Amino acid sequence: MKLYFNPQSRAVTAQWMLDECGAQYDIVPIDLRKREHKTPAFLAINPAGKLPALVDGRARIFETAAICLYLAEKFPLKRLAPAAHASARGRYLSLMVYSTAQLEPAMGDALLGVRSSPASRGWTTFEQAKDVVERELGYGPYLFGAQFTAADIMIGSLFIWLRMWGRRSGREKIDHYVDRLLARPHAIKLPGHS
Ligand SMILES: N[C@@H](CCC(=O)N[C@@H](CS)C(=O)NCC(=O)O)C(=O)O
Repeated sequence: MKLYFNPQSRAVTAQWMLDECGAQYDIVPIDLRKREHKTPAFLAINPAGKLPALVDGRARIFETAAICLYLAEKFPLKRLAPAAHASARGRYLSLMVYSTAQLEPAMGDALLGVRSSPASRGWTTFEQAKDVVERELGYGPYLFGAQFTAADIMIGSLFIWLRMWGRRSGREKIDHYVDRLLARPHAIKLPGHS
């Protein structure tokens, strides 16, 4: 497999997932300043011209959530997703999509100070999204109890990014969850931590 990568991009989330899978992969460095992600060769892999992108033989996968879903299925023995027919599967798929369709844009709005109508734009406020994450975490330690899944990678990586921007969630339960995630050997590394 090949991961098209820049350390200053969401590709670090895909890399976390690959490492949790114990996957063998090559990194293809992409220089965003040189706009290597807009070349015809890269657009043939990700037509949106964004990182990350993964190539696995003839398969090309773009969008971080899709990459995580793909890898969880490719490495079933790592148990990074509830089994296909398990009752938890529906909640897992919902949280995977929620992370990218609601939590991420809500967090982006909060960081950028964007104001628009949560009812019509398709995602809630960041505070409401934090309520959802807290509720879904339950007693933890992960979103699916003792089972660490790709949903923890997708949701957790957003709160890790928040810390990189020098902010905390403002919710004790989420902050402790992020501490647990950061303690995993393959988690995204905060600057200054090895
Ligand atoms: N929803 C997409 C977002 C991808 C994205 O916006 N990637 C950024 C880097 S974090 C990028 O490639 N930006 C460069 C550009 O759009 O020109 C995903 O999760 O894959």
